[in-house]
Amino acid sequence: MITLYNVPVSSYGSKVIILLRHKGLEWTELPPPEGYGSPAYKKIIPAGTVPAIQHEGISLADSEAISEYLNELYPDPPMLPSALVARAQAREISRFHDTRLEPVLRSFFGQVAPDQRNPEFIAAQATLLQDRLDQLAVIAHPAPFMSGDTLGLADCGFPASFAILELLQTVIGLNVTLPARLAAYSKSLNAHSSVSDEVTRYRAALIDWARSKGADI
Ligand SMILES: N[C@@H](CCC(=O)N[C@@H](CS)C(=O)NCC(=O)O)C(=O)O
Repeated sequence: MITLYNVPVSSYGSKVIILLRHKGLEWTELPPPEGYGSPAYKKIIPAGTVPAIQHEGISLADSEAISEYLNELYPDPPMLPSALVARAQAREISRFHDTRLEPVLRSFFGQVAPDQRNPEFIAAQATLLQDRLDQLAVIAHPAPFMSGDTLGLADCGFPASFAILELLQTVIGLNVTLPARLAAYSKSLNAHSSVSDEVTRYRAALIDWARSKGADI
């Protein structure tokens, strides 16, 4: 049995859930005891981050490490291409998501509460985010998914990130446009049977969170 430590609004948690669903695996989801980063949670998961898993005596943090582990342990359906170059490109895109795109999206979280907004910060980060999305639209050639016609590891982080982008466009009027190629990709992703229920759950969790910050949505 896989135990997944997660919180509802974690985009990296959503990434792992999409992989679990696509593999048809069963898991038990638990909140980190006393919250992520807490001493109680660090006794179980020393990194203190979510998502993390416990499985057959091992503890593993980091969505990418978890995804690669589960993909090797449960190879059906495969979620990384067998060809060397295609596999490297899938990893390139997945890391671009985790290290270039998600941190810029995350930087807006402090702007969701209306009384905390800083227009100069939002404008500067919007330029950076647009730049990163435009770079991704050059690097990636979804057809319709990042590694071709089946859902792969490189796809799993994007549904939550695109949901965050939509929330920010609505709540803070973020002036960023998803390039056409990525907008078409997002549509294909959200229609996939391993993604659609999870993205619906994730959007609802984001809206609850934004309301808890006083956002009018
Ligand atoms: N690279 C990590 C990032 C995970 C991450 O930053 N998780 C956040 C919640 S979404 C967290 O646990 N933050 C607590 C901390 O940094 O101590 C992954 O892919 O799992």
